[in-house]
Amino acid sequence: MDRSTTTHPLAAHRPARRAAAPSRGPLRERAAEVLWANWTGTSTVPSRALYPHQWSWDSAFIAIGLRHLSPLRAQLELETLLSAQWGDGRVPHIVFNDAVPLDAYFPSPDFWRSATAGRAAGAPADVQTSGIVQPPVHALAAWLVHRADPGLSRARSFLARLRPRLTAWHRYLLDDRDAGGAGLAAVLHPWEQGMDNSPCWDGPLSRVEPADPGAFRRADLDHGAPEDRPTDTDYGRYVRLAVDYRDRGYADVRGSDVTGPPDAAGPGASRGAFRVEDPAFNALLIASEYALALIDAELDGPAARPSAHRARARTLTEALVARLWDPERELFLCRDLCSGELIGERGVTGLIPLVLPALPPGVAAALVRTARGPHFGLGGPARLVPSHDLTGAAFDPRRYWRGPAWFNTNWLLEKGLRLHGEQDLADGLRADMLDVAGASCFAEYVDPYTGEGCGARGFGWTAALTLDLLREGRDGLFEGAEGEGWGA
Ligand code: 9WN
Repeated sequence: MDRSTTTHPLAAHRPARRAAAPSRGPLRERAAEVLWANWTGTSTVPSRALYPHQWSWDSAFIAIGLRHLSPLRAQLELETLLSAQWGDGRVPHIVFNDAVPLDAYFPSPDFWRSATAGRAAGAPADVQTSGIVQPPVHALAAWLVHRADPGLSRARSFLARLRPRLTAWHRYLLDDRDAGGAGLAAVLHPWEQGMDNSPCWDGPLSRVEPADPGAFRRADLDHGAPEDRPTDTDYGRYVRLAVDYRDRGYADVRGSDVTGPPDAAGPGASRGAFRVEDPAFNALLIASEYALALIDAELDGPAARPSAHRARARTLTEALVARLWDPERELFLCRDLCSGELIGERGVTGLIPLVLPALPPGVAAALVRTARGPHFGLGGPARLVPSHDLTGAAFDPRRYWRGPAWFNTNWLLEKGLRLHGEQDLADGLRADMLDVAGASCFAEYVDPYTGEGCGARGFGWTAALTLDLLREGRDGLFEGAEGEGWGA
């Protein structure tokens, strides 16, 4: 579809392209200031006020940008996160900083009780963490961090030390989280997928009885506008799911426990009520499998056997297409493992597999059409690609993951567009991302039409990915790699 022919009901109302906001100094220096301000000495907080600990997928994206300022700090960022890995291989979604007051963020360490409730799963004794996970962007980040300064990386044995941890992390996801029995990893909580409040979760979440609102106190509303944040009812559901997982010792629904209704585990319990195969989560796992193949080639040398990770990346891509591709909507969808059905909501998660090199060409072309069409408005009415269907009943340009645009998803799409030969679209998106990031003072997320900033400012991955776009220019994720563009 030509840019000029893109139609959308709101196109006529599209406001001026540039969001009004202060601008001081060159973008690179401003982005660097954010990362220095958010650095704690061993890792980076997503936001000083709203998210004052280390988050898993934030750290991976942050390391990807930080490598341009300090390859050493970028290595430390990932090392700190992975040193909190559990014995079963899971990488927790939050690593808590015990210097931060307990009431600064909820759910706090005394909610998760990782060292006791997670003991059987191998939670570390010397650091407090959450017990759920986030998307596995880490091997991809490790590879890109290595590439920023291979000499330093080799001198510090960075990849050699991380490889066993990254391999165990993927093994955990591919075995313990194969709740659907088809080879893909399942998420057990909306916070695991990272797009917490997406309308994709409304159906599965409706089965979960919210926790008693009197039993917990939200800290996010101290910093964020209630109309932008998840509702109290949804928060109660997040809490219920996390409590039930904790109270069963963070034990997973295994591959043998396939599609079916959730177990009854007592009044109000949610055991297994949320089990979803998600396109972005699995696409990032596949991208990280390609990265592990490159890491194998770096560490084992050209004479070594071909890495099993590359073959697995291809097999998983096939499974992703077989399980989650919807040819009618021309989009990947989430699969609810309790009902066995695909979820009909169009979320940006369904576009993220564009980062995969072994997608059938027809699927990649269809994804680009969908990104440019009325549901996502790329190159048309939307300034940045929204988190949810612009035409959907649930769309809200400001509410958390129900419409606003995030920089990490747009960065991934920019890479995917380049990978599949859409250089002009990628260039346009890159230019808009840089404009909006600067004008919004590195906002956590923005109105997809106007670029107006929402949520936290000085947000870690917004600043980091800005640096990456400035430095990497038109490079792909794995430029220089042969064949499909992803390597070894
Ligand atoms: C829960 C830290 C995280 C991001 C998530 C984003 C938000 C937390 C919250 O902030 O989630 O993990 O309290 O809402 O949804 O993607 O990793 O930036």
